[in-house]
Amino acid sequence: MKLKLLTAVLGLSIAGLAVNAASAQTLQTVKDRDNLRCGVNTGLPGFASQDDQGGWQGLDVDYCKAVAAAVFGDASKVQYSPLSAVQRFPALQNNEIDMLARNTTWTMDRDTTLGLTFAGVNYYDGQGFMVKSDLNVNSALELSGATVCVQSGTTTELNLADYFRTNNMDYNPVVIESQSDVNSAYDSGRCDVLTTDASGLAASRLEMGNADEHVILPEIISKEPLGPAVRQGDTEWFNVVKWVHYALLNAEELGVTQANVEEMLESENPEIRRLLGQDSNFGESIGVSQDWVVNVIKAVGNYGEIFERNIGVNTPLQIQRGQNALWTKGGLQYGMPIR
Ligand SMILES: N[C@@H](CCC(=O)N[C@@H](CS)C(=O)NCC(=O)O)C(=O)O
Repeated sequence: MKLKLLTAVLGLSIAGLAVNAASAQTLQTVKDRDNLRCGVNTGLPGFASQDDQGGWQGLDVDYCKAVAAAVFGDASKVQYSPLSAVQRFPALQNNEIDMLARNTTWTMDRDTTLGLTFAGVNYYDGQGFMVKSDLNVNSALELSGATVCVQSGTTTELNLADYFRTNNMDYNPVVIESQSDVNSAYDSGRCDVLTTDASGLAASRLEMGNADEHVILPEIISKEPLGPAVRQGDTEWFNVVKWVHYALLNAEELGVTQANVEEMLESENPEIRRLLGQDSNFGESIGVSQDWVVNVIKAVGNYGEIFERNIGVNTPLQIQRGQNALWTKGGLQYGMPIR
């Protein structure tokens, strides 16, 4: 009996090792293929969208570029896969992409059962509501009986149910798979309310026929920590994506920018020297070159620069740093030390 149990346990752990060995190849696979496959949004201005020439841009897109810059020294070696909310997790699970950078909320279920591992939070968000101004609604608590447009396969759909239940309000959900269909359903009057992450509302509002005819209500009903994710069981690759994120934050903390990174190579500050691989080689510990951070910052700038360029107050989205400010400025963004 005991022997049987031992064999069963051993068998299981050997099977487990085999699975890990099979999936723990991403960095080598990416290097051999000579490009990074990055799953992004189908089109969310500020986070991932295509310009007229078909080039991708946005905060999430810059995370794909940053990882490519760290691995290859070349941010252009990315193949983008636009994915709907429903498509994104199977794409990662089935090895169609190497990483997912698609306004995806880090939840326990996704981080455990779904087989993903989140490498960090590149945008602290929360869910909100948008309504037509002529409805004369000032608070989400006035929405009882409303028809609400929401996208399937999202945390949005689940939080919506929680919020109305908690506040003893009724609603009629209109659940649609594609966000552009959600937006047009709302814009054409099929729904009274549109709900999604606050960042997504700001983007959707700009896409409406007349942005001034819509108001975003003050309530934020959930925590939506958005961040890049990789497959579970590949610590080596997880470390690459995670430390690229922390390098972007450390660069901002230390004032290393796209414009001054070359000059900063001469800096006497030991933290800057470590970050830029001047006296020590932290790149080696994650399987990339010694100057990985120099390549990353040259390609996309530091976290603050990525934020301001894509979604900041001088962009159409006009988003304040808020919770996404550095911890030294009252926000939540905190780069783990490189040492
Ligand atoms: N953060 C939420 C929502 C993410 C999400 O898919 N949001 C929608 C609304 S902004 C979106 O990006 N849709 C674009 C698409 O499906 O292509 C989640 O991870 O479930």
